[in-house]
Amino acid sequence: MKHTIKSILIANRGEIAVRIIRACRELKIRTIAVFSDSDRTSPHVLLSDEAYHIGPSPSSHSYLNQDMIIAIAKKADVDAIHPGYGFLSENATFAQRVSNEGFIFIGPSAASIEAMGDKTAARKLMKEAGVPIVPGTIKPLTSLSDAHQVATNIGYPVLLKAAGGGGGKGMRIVEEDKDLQGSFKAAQNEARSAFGDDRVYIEKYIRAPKHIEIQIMADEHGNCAHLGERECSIQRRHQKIIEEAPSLAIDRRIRDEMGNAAIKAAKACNYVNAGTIEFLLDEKKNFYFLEMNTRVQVEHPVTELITGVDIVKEQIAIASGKPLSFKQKDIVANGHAIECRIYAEDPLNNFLPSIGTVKRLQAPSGPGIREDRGIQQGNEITVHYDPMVSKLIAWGRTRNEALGRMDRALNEYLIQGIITNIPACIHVIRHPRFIDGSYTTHFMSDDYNPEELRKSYDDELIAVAIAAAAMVHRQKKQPVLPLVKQNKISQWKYQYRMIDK
Ligand code: MV4
Repeated sequence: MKHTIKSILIANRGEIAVRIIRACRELKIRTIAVFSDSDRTSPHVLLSDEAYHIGPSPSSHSYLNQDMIIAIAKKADVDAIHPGYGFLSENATFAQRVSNEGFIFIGPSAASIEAMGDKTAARKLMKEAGVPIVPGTIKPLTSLSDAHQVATNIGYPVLLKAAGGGGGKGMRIVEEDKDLQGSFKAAQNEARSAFGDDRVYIEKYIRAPKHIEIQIMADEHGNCAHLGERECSIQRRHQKIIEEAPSLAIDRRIRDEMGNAAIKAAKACNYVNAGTIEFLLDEKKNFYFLEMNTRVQVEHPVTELITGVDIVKEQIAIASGKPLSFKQKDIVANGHAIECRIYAEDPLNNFLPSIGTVKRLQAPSGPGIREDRGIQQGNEITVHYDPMVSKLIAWGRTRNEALGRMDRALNEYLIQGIITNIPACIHVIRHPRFIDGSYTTHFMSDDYNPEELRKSYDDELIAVAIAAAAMVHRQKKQPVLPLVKQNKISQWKYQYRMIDK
């Protein structure tokens, strides 16, 4: 079926709203942005064709306000709504409402979102479809004695998880039977407060796995293809920091197997549009379905850079009823891509969020560098939204070239007014376990050492002091003032000294 899309309301903010507007511009689609109090002068507002104020800064009163967003969609007479990621993107009720009101929801059906939103139901569906799942239950636990029995059967250590939602909330590792009772109660309480649903289930706990995910795209004509994997093991408290594609841990055979499993997963829930199937990969390279993300993801650019597919434009084409613009055989990985998420967080202070005004911003560019950003100089970083300010993505013919470009770009980046995690990103990409690809999801807690990072700041301050002393010395002898070559030091360190003062 063909459904013409001439205008799209973007029910989101920040870099993903900008990303969607860019796709629309290329497709000559009219863009309608929405914004809260604190986003009046944000790039997504300035870049859109029309922008509507939807309320005060807290998300619950703006970007999560379904009534308001639907009302604006009617007022602006749009054809479709793109939810981006986060906010309302995986809310089945919202997706259904959008389509009931006669708009196209640029994403999967409410039924697909719902099928994957309930984690035990999703496990059952995957098991039946022949997708490998982590050993464990496909039904929520009914009682503590049920939990004891299941855990003993699977064998410790086990992991208690919430059935009502993913992302690590309500998760409890249980090493031995005596700890089960306390952890079971704690997991139930956490699940209840996070999802309003205290159902908990059990999985075998996989130690130090890698997080590998497969990007899929499916159209309403029954075509479904995968775009290969992304490795997202570098994360902290379930917040991803660095992603790359391809993964060093995946060879062609595993990629084919995982890709086919991902396609099976998508077909099992009648999936249409872009989606991601998350897997855990253990030391023996067994992989297990974890969950499916029924939205475009933050890290989609790494896949775009190595496949050449514009995932957001493809999402819009799919929602317009068009068939996929490529076949599986057309997808060949070209080179390597790495993404660093730049957060307004202090890496020397336990990644405490850093709020304030972005006083100065000079972003890197040059060969192989892409930057997706939703803030500009003068904007305010508030407590109301995710602290991610930018995504820096590097492409190279080889991983080494991509890494070199990323390192260069991170050091070129200048942000003043807020503290960012740029130094931590540099530290990670220079770490031997990142370079050799042996890193796992435990990297940030076990291998990453903030004390070494602190030392690198100190070393740089000493180097700067020596350089300054040498300059004074030379000035005495030379009448001409020497040019302070800022590139002798990394821009981020310059930035940090400015803040320190
Ligand atoms: C696991 C696991 C080990 N064993 N399940 C974390 C978030 C949620 N999506 C599932 N998660 C995990 N599930 C079993 N059976 C380890 C994690 C996990 C993790 C997964 C992916 C990326 C980062 C992670 C960090 C810590 C734990």
